[in-house]
Amino acid sequence: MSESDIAAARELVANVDRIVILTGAGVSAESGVPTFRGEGGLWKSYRPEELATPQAFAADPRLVWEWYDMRRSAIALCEPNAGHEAIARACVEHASCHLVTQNVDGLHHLALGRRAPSASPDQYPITLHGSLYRIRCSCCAFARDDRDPVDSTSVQTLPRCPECDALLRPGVVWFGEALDPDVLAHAFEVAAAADVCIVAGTSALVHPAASIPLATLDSGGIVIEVNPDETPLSRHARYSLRGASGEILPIILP
Ligand code: BJW
Ligand code: ZN
Repeated sequence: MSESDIAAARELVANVDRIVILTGAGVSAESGVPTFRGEGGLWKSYRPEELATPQAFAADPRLVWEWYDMRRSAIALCEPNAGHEAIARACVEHASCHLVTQNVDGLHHLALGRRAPSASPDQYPITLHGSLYRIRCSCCAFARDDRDPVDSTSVQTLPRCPECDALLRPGVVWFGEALDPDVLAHAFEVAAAADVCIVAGTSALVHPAASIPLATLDSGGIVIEVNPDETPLSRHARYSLRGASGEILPIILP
């Protein structure tokens, strides 16, 4: 980790007006949440096409719910780390700082809600891939926040829609599913308006999320990456800060 790059990135961020932060699973790694790819990643033991697609849910909803129930209960015990806290502070204290997250673990919301219980909706993260703690109908528009354990013993014990009796499913975005168009448009809008986009803890492999920092670049802004490893975005970054987000974000964020 280059101390001079961190100091230069901090100086840069301190002197701009509009900041967007794009986060991925790596930001929660120091909270004990497994990432998706890489060492110890969730996809090491499960193939994504087996579990995170609408086809997988149609083929074996019990197996998919078992995996999500396991993750929901494990992640419910995790606490925000210094990276989440630094982001929450920046978003609360600077109206022109926005967070866009791919994370479904709710830890950004937790950090922000604790710091600013009456935060405005504009201060909350733009959440691209949904939430582990929201469930919705696989057929109709019914959805609700839900943290209860799901009994995945058999298909008969899975939760059903109170309105149409179809199976309820996790309220996340699976491969091949469209992201909410309003949420995505908002993310691209704040990225295009930003002077700096800080990209932290994402492998930048999954689109359209990975294209969001390019909107900042296209409008003349700068990208700073925070990640122990190189990613496809690294070549676009003015600074690639190689280290843990829980250590670097508290230093560079205003
Ligand atoms: C640390 C650290 C520390 C570790 N500090 N860092 C363009 C090109 C190619 C393909 C496509 C394309 N556009 C669309 C596609 C298809 C597909 C896609 O992107 N495929 C690629 C994989 C090839 N995209 C989609 O299908 C999307 N939908 C779509 O495009 O719809 C189009 C459509 C339009 C109209 C109608 C119908 C369709 C949907 C994508 C949904 C992604 N969903 C998931 C699962 C969510 C639910 C769940 O959790 O189960 O979202 S996949 C998974 O990946 C999850 C994550 O949000 C996402 C990104 O992962 P992330 O966050 O980057 O994590 P990792 O693990 O990959 O990386 C962690 C990083 O942290 C690493 O780099 C580490 O080094 C680092 N790290 N410790 C800082 N301490
Ligand atoms: Zn329904």
